[in-house]
Amino acid sequence: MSTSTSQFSQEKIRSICSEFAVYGDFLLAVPFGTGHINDTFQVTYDQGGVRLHYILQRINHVVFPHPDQVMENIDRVTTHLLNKIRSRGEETRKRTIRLLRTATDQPFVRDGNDDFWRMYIFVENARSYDVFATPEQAYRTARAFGEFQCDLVDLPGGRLHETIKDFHNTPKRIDALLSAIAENKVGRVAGVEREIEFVLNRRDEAERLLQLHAAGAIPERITHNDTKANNILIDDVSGEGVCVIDLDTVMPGLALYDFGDMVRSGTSSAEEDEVNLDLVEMRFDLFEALLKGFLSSADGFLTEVERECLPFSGKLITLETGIRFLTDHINGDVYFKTHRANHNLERCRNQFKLVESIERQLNQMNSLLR
Ligand code: ADP
Ligand code: GN1
Ligand code: MG
Repeated sequence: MSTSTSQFSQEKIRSICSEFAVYGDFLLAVPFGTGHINDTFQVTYDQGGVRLHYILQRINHVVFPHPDQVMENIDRVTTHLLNKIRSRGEETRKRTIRLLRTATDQPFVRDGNDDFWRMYIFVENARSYDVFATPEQAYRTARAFGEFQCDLVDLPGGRLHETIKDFHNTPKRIDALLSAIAENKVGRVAGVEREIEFVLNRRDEAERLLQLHAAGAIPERITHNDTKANNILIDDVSGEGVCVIDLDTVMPGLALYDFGDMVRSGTSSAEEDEVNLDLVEMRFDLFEALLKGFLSSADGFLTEVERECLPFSGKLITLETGIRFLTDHINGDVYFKTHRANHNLERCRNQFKLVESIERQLNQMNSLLR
């Protein structure tokens, strides 16, 4: 079972923070954001009368079995991004997250409970959105994620660690669902027959991107793999997608996973856990904005087959995410943070409603692309 952010006392957090090279006096830490995985705090320091913020995170080591490898990846990626941004003469303050280091020059602290903690400079005057309000936000986000992929094309130092194996392997996600059903650990299979049938009816399509990859038609790239709407910070003033965050899953992957997850989380008319499914639809205007935004930065490197699969990837990743929520519900809510009973099941039903909405609009999405 995952731990709760609220279980950590101010004293505990103060003591972790004291190991990082931060000047000034620790004032307080408050839980921050709506992420499903890590424990995130906004920490406030007083530095000579000026209040400064940082992000402190405990890495979820149930989800990430090798936090040291996660940190090695993030250190390499953020260093590379910083060099790129500097070489273009752009302002570095907001364009990438930046890790703080400890007195012994480590990018993380490992405490006595084997928990890994890291600290980032807090990006001010920008915020993340769970649901996009405007096509402009969708456009800026997709453009920024495309730029992110572009910037990582020449990352030196060999292949990144796979921080979660087979993360977007949809057939394996279906296998995991079938194992969960067979084990039925907490007796929840009765009650989700319709959702299981929904998945089995779409099983054939789950292999498509992996088959194209195996046939050499879609290359491996360095991808973000968790491009949900709230994993980018949008500037409060310029509206620009300034900073890609949540880099735990940056690893080898397919560009289509990133576009697909943007469609999943960035085109919905409602929150991911909205229970009134009448409110859940794929907004075509937001899809159009995502497509234009992504192509504005990624068209130069996408292959023809990758381009063709952009609309389909949205359907696939939405289905896959629904499968993951369903599996976690059946397993007793051990992976995603939940805040109420049946939360994962509600998220699953929401995602499957979105899949249906995407299916209805897929022809139109493909026409737009052409
Ligand atoms: P999780 O893996 O649990 O989703 P995230 O890394 O996405 O955690 O962080 C959770 C939230 O914290 C983000 O959605 C964002 O609002 C905020 N956040 C994370 N890093 C920063 C940062 N460097 N500056 C400002 N806000 C941040
Ligand atoms: C998790 O960490 P967060 O909240 O940004 C999950 C994603 C899911 C998403 C669904 C490491 O993302 O894969 O798509 O929830 N991250 C991990 O909201 O599993
Ligand atoms: Mg996140």
